[in-house]
Amino acid sequence: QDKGLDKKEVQNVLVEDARTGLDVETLKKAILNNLFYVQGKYPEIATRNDYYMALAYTVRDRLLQRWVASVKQYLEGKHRIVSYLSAEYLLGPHLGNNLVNLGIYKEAEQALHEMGLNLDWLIEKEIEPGLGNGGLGRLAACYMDSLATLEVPAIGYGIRYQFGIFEQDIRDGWQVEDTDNWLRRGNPWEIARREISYDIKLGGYVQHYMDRDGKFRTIWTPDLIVKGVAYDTPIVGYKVNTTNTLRLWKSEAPNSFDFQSFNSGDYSNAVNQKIICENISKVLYPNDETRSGKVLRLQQQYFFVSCSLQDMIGIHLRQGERIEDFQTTFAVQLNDTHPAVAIAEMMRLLVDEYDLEWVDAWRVTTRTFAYTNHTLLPEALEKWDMELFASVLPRHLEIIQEINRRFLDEVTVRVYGDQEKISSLSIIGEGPRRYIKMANLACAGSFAINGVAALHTELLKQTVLKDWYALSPEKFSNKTNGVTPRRWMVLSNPKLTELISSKIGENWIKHLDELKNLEKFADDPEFLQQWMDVKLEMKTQLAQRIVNRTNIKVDPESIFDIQVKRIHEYKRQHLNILHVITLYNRIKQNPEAEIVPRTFVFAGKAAPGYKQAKLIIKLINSVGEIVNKDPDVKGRLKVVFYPNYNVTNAQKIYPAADLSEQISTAGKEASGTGNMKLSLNGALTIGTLDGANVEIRECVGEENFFLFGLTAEEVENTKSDGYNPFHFYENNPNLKLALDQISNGYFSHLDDTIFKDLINSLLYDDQFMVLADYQSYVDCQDQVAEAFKDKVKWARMSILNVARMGKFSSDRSIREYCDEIWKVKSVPVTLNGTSSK
Ligand code: 73E
Repeated sequence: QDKGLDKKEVQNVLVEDARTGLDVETLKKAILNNLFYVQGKYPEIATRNDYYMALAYTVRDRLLQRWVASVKQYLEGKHRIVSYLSAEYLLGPHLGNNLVNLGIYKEAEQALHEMGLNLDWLIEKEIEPGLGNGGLGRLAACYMDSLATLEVPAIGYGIRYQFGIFEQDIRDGWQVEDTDNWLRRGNPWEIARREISYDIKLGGYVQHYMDRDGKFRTIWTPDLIVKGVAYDTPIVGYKVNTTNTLRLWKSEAPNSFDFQSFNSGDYSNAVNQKIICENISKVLYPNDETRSGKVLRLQQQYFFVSCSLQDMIGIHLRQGERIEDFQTTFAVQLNDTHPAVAIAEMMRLLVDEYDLEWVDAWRVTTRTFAYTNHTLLPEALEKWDMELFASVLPRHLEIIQEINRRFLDEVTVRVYGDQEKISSLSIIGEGPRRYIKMANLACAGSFAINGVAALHTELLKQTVLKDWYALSPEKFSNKTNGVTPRRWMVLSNPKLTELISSKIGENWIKHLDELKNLEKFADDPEFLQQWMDVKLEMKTQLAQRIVNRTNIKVDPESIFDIQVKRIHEYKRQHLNILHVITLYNRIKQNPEAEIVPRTFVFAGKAAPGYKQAKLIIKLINSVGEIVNKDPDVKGRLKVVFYPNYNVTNAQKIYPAADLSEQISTAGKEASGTGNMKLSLNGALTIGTLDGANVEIRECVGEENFFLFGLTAEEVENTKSDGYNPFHFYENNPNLKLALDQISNGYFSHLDDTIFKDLINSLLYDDQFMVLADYQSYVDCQDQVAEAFKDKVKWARMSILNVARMGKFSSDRSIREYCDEIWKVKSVPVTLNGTSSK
């Protein structure tokens, strides 16, 4: 660190207007400046990407100014900092969002306009960082936005994957995957901090000895050392100066990696070692809600967790604090169990590297970590084979065994030796092969444990974490998920945003509860008309995108019935398609039947190795092919599979939705967050009593929610009574017809083999109760169609629905985490003497 700089001079740079001003003239100058000095171009030869870069750097300068001020302010005082550990951040494109949060969207638009350019055109140029699979990664991104907006000091830690979630294409109805080379045009939103790096050990063996002072010492001799380099992305809050850091780690070979191999002349081994190091942050695992159990995945988890903890310890100690007080500087949130190895790593750092006694280290650790569970699906609960774990993290295995030994000693007394409880609480699972249960490690090492929706938290307490709840009920709480209205309304739906603000002002953007002030306009004919106009305009725009992307022409006046999310059996996209087939058959049986026109939009990725999910995509496209071109349908039904669902596409889809499909088997979707975004954008929900649907329905009112299906309790009871899906097939002619058509090849050019696995699993297993819920779903869909016929009444429901969605802002979620778990307060950041724009 350079100490020689004149502090006054640095201050002056910060306040220099010509560099960081927010007015149109200054922005124009800055854009041209960056075009010249960053891109090395002048207007006549600049490409669209050059202009995108010039604008991005212009925005970045303004972010940096606030970022420096924030860091400075955090370091000057003594504030507890939130550290969010997540293997995934599904950020979405930065440019538009940063313009919104800086409060200069209009100004930038004007500046570009005066230069003969169009802002939307540049915004569309950005390749989004898809460093997450779905809801869990997107939640982390919404939380980063809310933390900054609420002016809470926070650092998000994660992995800078070189390849994010794969790009999906559809060929002949099947999903094909392509790599996501998101960095190919460079990334103006990150700053490589080459000076911030840590060495991370992997593999090898452990030795113990007693030193001269009679103290037990441990040496871990790894067989590989990788270096983690920090890449920082500033995250600015909405109309505040607070700009937090998202610090993502890139793996590299250490500077001296090749020393031994080169000396021994083994060049190719040296090169291999370098490749192995770089591989660790190479690619995001594309499995949403499924375990992978692969060595590389464990290496990724440990890699980013160790870098992050070493970084935090460094920050803490540089504040002049004692290591024993670490928890006063940081509250560390574990986003699911993916970073749970942090508990063992913290113990290792404290005991092996900082010489703390075990009990003192454990006290620090258990006051530092809090754990969020995101799923009850057994196949998603992380378990590591013990031998595999030992081969990557030999020292951590010892530590986990010691944690477990002490923990079980304590527990045995409390459960009066109940062996079943002891083995359920044990961090180590027994069986043909022993394994490590990451959820148990997370529970043992955390002071707080939370679920992500009310129902989910209750189910957690009753099922997977039952024995933990009995042991420490005070650790448990619910923190219902939320979404940021900045990206998911202001940025993605500017027309609706403007309409709402014209009635109730702009305060709702930061205080989403204020949407309730809209209720009094729900019967105002002019407002109703404006509401319908905006929705129709958004539907027309989406229709244009659909025809461009898929060649399918859809009617903007039809019901836009939308299911967009990862493809998974528990989310039941196949239940939706059974409804499509049922409507189609009604038409075939009576071409004059009254059918309210509908456009079914599906989008979502299937994990590349998940056969049934990929088959569901093929089925949707196959049904679409027949339905879309059958003349009897007369265009009343259209089925669209919109490829490559990601944040960019979601932003275009949500505003156009009339109906939001939230149809998971009750008890399986922990929360859902797409349900919130669609509803906030004026869609009504058809859904089961699952996840956050329960709370959404409570808020918007049962009269504005289309409810169907078994409850979580009924699902469990039906299963324990011996569920027989075949019975539903035999006794429901419409269901039978639809399933028979699929298996006979009606939708697949008479190929009766393609969908065999899917049909067999429905008829003879049906884990997710598709057949049991079919009739209830179809009946409910008939009510939807009936309701949609009265467009004004539908619009009124839509308005009331939006007016009552205030609870689902991620600001509310983050406030709850801050007050009840992290015990952190906001620290307003001042810039030129003011605390916001
Ligand atoms: O219900 C969603 C929830 O809204 C849940 O399925 C999802 O997390 C969202 C945010 O809380 C989720 N993703 C994963 N587990 N739960 C997961 C598991 C393994 C790998 C990647 C993601």
